[in-house]
Amino acid sequence: MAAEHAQQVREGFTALYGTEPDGVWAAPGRVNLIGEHTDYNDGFVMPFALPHTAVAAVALRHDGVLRLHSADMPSDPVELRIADLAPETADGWTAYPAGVVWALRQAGHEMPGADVHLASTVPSGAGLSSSAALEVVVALALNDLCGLGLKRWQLARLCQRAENIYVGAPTGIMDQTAAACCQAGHALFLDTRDLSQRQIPFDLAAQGLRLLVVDTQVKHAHSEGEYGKRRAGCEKGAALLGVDALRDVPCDGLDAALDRLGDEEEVRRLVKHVVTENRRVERVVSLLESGETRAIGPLLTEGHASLRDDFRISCAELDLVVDTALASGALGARMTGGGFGGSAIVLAEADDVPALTKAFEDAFTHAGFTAPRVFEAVPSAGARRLV
Ligand code: GAF
Repeated sequence: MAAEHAQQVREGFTALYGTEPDGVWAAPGRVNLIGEHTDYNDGFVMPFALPHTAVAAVALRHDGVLRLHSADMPSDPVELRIADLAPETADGWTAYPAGVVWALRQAGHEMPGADVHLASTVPSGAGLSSSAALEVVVALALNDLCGLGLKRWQLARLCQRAENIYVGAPTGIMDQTAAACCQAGHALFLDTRDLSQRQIPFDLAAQGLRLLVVDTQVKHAHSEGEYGKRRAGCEKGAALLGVDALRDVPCDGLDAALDRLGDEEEVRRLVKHVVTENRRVERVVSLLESGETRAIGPLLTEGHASLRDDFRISCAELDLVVDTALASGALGARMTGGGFGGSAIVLAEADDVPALTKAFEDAFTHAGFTAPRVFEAVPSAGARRLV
């Protein structure tokens, strides 16, 4: 599948630009198992990579020109002068790869020019990190072709800068690190304060389990205001509590912290979510490490309740997935990603998958919602060179 996709993108490059690419690279979308809206609070996250990838065929050029084309958005290549790249000037999908070139250059790396042809199987607007996949695949290709020698975590940081400053979306570091650093068969336990990481074995099939992604088809966008408002509220909470970040509020100090916040009701709810969510990540890690995978289900569900009731970023479609999953025998379910639409994940016994899939379809039809897209998420490889 990956080889076939790589070949198609390579052929697409040649048909478009009339030359062979110097190579072909892939970077995946991700599911976040647990640890939501903790990354910009210096907290813990636990994503794993999807088999869905953004694939880029790239050739260097030496005239300071960047040409970008996507097989998913048929049009002529967009041509940009690298010296003219400036934050928040690019439109649409080209902002992600252009932002990466801008960030690399800003960090002092010579960018001679490149032709890029991309194609992605990561659903966009589904909360599965399609934009980070685009950023990381281009960063990895340029790192290799320009011999920059940057480490994966450094590429992730540069991609985050591209997204924060060039694109203008105030996201954390999780998605870029997931795309750059995940490994097949594992979830990535990441401390977003110092970027230390541990690969946690996460082989669901071996235990007769499945993790379903239910894409509600409700589109979300991070540059829109609600994500930024939550982030600002968390930063206000940290400031009021006199800590660098909410990561520094221990779970057993939560009640005292909430008391100190007095009548700052909105901030209190945000703080409660972040502090309890960090604790949930630690508990999920320890359960997985002791082989008790089924026991993580209730923690996923608790995480959803916290995002719905305290952080307030769920929506009717995501809640319907979770309620339907639990009523149909799933072990646990929660929304994943930034929220306000996108996807939910459902942990279930393998034998229950057909009944669950039907239950989601029926529930969505009954509610008058657009049919969801349901697929199994197998923990897959992070970014890599394919050809
Ligand atoms: C989005 C952001 F890009 C991440 O940085 C993270 O904050 C996530 O929402 C919520 O956990 O995917």
